[in-house]
Amino acid sequence: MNHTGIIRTVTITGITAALGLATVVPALAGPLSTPSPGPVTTVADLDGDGEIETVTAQLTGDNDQVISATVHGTFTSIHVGADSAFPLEAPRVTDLNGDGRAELIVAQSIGANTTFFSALHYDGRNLGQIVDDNDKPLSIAEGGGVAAHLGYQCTPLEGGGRTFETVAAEADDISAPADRITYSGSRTVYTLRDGALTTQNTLPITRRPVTDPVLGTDAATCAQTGS
Ligand SMILES: [Ca+2]
Ligand SMILES: [Ca+2]
Repeated sequence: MNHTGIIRTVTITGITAALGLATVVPALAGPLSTPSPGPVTTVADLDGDGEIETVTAQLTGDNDQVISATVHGTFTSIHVGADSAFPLEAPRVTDLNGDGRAELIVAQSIGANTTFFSALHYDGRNLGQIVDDNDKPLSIAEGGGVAAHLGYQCTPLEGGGRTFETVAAEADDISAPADRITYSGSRTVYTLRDGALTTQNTLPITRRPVTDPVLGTDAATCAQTGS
């Protein structure tokens, strides 16, 4: 359930492995601040059968990573963008439509205030990128600092399942006192099926305080349960 804990554990294991390697091969030892190039892993139930799979992310070059998993003995992998200026993070394990099968949210670009993610699904045989209404790979923005409010959330549907929602809003007046800054933009409500999103609704956001539920972006609401 606590994926953050798993990721931390894996990261520490990776660093320990790197240190072990450094003692054997001193020539490869770099400063401790050098990001570990080793793989990071998490667990997810990709096919929704109740058994978890190990998901591995590995930097393979400048701004490129490969995400891989083995489901019922069959290996699948996909290359997606990465930000090789930062230590690689394991994918976030989510269930964006609440069907019990995991979707993976993968950081591909990390800025000062905003991180951009791609999203992957498992179609029963392969990992593939989740696409939007226009058949373009989905890019999710999170963060924005004070100037913008960017993120995503999932909302349970009556009768089962979830909607996936993204929020993109800008501060109306960034010079206003911090507790009085309002945001305008939109909240887009999607359903996800077979790796493709369909826009169900686009809610305008007009001069709302960040505490307004229409600006709600609690990524934890998209977590896969039971994995
Ligand atoms: Ca499984
Ligand atoms: Ca799912």
